[in-house]
Amino acid sequence: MSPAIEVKVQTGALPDKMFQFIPSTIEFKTGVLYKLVLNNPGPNRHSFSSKQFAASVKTLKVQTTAKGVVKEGVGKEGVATDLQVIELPPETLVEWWLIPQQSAEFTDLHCTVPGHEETGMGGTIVVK
Ligand SMILES: [Cu+2]
Repeated sequence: MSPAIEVKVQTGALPDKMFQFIPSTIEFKTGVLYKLVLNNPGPNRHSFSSKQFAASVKTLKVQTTAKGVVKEGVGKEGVATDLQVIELPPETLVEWWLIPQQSAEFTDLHCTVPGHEETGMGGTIVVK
């Protein structure tokens, strides 16, 4: 299999974009292996949640650098307990290896931390 294509999404670290996904529209193609890098470099807790997207992709691996330690798998220390909601504590990086299976537009991307979605922390995932 060819190397994974890296797609980076950051949870806002710029003062005026603390509660946004950067970028807020994420594009994929079906059948391609991706490494989706979710980076929370800031001081606030966030999450990355698109139940529709999580349910539609094939997940190969999830890895996180929470607390400076690389962990593999899901369900360790509340970081990636459920791919429907990927927890992103401050200064955490999560890498999600996935292959999109169906072309669709998922508009349910949001951060589940109370108040964040209302402040603009939502987005769209487009699979072509
Ligand atoms: Cu948030």
